[in-house]
Amino acid sequence: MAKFQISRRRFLTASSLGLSGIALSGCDAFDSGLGIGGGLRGFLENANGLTYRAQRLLAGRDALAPEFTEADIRQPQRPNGVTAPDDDTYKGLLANNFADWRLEVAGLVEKPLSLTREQLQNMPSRTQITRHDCVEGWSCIAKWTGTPLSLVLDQAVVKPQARYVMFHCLDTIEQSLSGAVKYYGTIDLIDARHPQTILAYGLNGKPLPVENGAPLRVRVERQLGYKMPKYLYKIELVDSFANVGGGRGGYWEDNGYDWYGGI
Ligand SMILES: Nc1nc2c(c(=O)[nH]1)N[C@H]1C(S)=C(S)[C@@H](COP(=O)(O)O)O[C@H]1N2
Ligand SMILES: [Mo]
Repeated sequence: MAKFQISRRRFLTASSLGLSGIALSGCDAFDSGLGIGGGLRGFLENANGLTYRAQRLLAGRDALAPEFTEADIRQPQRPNGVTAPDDDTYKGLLANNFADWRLEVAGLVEKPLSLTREQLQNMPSRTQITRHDCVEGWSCIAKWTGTPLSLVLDQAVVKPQARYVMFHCLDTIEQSLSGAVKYYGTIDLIDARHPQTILAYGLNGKPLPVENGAPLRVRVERQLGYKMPKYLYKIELVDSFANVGGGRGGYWEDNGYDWYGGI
């Protein structure tokens, strides 16, 4: 059933190696040589040391992530993490080309939503060429198209008590200690309303492929790759994430990574 088995030992290794894992990365294509990318390693090494508050002070709340040109797209977006969910629900939706898939918007909202792909794609879209930085030390520049998350939040009318957007995913990861866990993640409302935060359904001018998160995945361009859940089916507005999963706000956060993966 499981897409892949990941052992506790691997997690511990990943966390204890921390970001020095960059040097061991098997990535054959690393886009950080492009202009502003030169400082990636320094960025990543600092990221875990910087507090969320300091990051906000340094970078400003609304700073945009760098955007690139078509000529900078040198390779397909490298698929990572789960790339083919083995969950029956997912496989059923895929078999029907996601005609029965819906994006639920729930929790602390005045108007819960259930949106089809067509409804999302009929909303205003944003296309951006950005660099995806994975904590493992590889980067890819790609063109993403999607619906700004802020527009979806406006349509649902977020209640004042809401503090975070929680993303629920369709893929399950097997862990040797905690069993089967669904991928999930959270961002705050500042990042949720950032102009480059989109619910992406297009990649490099084509429909988002399964390996990169079809039918819908999050792009949060000022954070690391693990903050961008794929295989999205539900957005929940919450005032706390303490009682979900391991209580740290996301699948990878529960396994040791920082909640704020700023770059
Ligand atoms: N649902 C889900 N989302 C996920 C993951 C995953 O395993 N499952 N992996 C994360 C990690 S670590 C990265 S680097 C990116 C990879 O996105 P890509 O496959 O489009 O490169 O997705 C993130 N979102
Ligand atoms: Mo990642």
